[in-house]
Amino acid sequence: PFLKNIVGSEEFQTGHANVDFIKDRPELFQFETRKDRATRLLSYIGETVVNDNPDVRNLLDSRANPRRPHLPHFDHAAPAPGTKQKLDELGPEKFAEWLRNDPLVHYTDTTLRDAHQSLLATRMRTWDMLKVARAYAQQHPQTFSMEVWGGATFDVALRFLHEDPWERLAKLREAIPNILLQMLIRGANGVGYKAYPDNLTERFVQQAAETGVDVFRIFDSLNWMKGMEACIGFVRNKTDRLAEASICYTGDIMDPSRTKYTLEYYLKLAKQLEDAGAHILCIKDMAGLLKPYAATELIQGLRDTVKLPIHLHTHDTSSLQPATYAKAVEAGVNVIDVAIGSLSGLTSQPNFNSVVEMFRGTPRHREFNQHSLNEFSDYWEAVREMYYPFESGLKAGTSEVFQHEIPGGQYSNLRPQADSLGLLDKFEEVKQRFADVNQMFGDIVKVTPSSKVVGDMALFMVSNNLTPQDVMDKGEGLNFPESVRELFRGDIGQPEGGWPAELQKLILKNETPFTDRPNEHLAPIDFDKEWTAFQEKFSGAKFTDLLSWLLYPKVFEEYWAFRQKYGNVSKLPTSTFFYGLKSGEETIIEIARGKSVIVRLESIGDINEEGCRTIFFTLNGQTRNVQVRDQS
Ligand code: 3PY
Ligand code: ZN
Repeated sequence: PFLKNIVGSEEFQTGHANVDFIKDRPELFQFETRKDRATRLLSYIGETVVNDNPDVRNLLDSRANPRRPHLPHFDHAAPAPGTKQKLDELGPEKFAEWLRNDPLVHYTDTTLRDAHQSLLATRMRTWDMLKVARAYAQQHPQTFSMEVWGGATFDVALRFLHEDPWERLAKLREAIPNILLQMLIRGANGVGYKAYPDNLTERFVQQAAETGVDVFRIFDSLNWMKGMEACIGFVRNKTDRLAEASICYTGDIMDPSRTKYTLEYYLKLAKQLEDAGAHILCIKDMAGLLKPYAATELIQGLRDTVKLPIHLHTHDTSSLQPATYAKAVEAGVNVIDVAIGSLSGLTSQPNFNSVVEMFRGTPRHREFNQHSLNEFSDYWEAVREMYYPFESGLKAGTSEVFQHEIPGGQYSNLRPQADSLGLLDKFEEVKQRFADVNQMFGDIVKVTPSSKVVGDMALFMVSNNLTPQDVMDKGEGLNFPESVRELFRGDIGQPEGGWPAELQKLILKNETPFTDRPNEHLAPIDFDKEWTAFQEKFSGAKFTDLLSWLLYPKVFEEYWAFRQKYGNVSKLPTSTFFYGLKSGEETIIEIARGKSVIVRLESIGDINEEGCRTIFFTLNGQTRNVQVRDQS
């Protein structure tokens, strides 16, 4: 009606209206119609059929033949109330008290976050999650929490999957109304790799809680209290959800030769986190270094030192970690992190289905429907086949992890990183250098983002053929990687005991490092101003998009351009998203709630003189053609 009034006005009809602004605002003419939506998705499928999805282009295996996953059984009754209702009813303080005293062991299911981050380079798409999210909520309402967000998933969703991470969270919340949803946040580094202004992290936390996060697992990549305090405060003051603060576990408390990260060190840190206002204490064993008998000492010590419930997270890289859970549960841990069978083990979490069975018949056993857990495992096993290009290649547990200490979530990334530098045949050396760099840096906590810097330095040394001694001898003339310079400047915080001075001088040259919070050097975001400017630049964008853009400007801009061109590709089934369709193959796409279209690829035309091919589709039986430039 507004447009009709303008167009019908005398000024407009007599050519006297000033409509110059139209040429500067092309977005005013971007109308999203239903037809548009389907056509854009067809363009994407056509592009993928002809040129492949660039994310998997070099990894395709013509022998791969993924199966069709079977959905686990469930009925349509509302899911039974669970921990979400308990938190709503009790509030965070009382909830934590209840948890601390609950005699049965609790489980966090990491399948939708850390498991695929650690096994499949974080590529799990929302589509596969939503297929079974409601069934899970209904079949396993006694689950403590589901880790579904944060860590690397935010970046990867936007960058490689062209999905809106906020939409993922909102949809999972809707599907899982009864179980706590959990996210991983890197303290002052949010879901990124660097420090952000405090008020950005504050708004991010607030928005995440509003969209669906109940448990914020907060850590600092150097175990630096100052990197966590502000974030704990944001959760406490801006939400009514749970602040779970983490101790990152490194070294070996049972090894008397390792004097830096002792039991006393961890107990002291735990007390500080309790004093800073944590509701739950997490032991974040990101590389899987906490051995069974060390778990007894650590959990007993923590139970005696703090009044908080204790949540244990580990990765099964060595294959020893179910034993660690046995000891931790004996010693009184409250919650343990597990992943559904077929997405468990190795660099992922221990096997949910099997760990439940480990405690059967013991006083702390919590009952789960084992048949259903196995159905979920079957589902994820078939889904996993579609993600084969992202498998890390690790075939068995390795005790090498106790030497190199590479976090589970990094392991599956370090290989392709080495590969892209042509260093895959030197991967053994990369792992050795990773351990050397850790010693050179003063034996630091290694988890995102500090672990990434150790990895960068290791790759730098291997590609330049440098030993640790070479670095010390030739350091003055070396051009260290940017991330290494930033680390030693204090950009992501301070390690226990400070940085080794001699190396710091070689890396920073004449630059002066700082020792206070890096966030204090950053100007706060003026949200009103940014929001206005943002809407002008990205017409139709939501407030959550602004937060994505502030965290990852370039990644967001590429995501946005992709979305304008191809629409919301998260609505495509995974096999279609990664591999397109074969001639004669059909797929069903729900383009809007309750509105599905049937797309069939009829044939692929020959290449024409302009280098393009016509792709012949039918959409609900009607012919549709799409032109695609063949880039081969
Ligand atoms: C992350 O920060 O993404 C991690 O998973 C750290 O373990
Ligand atoms: Zn982890």
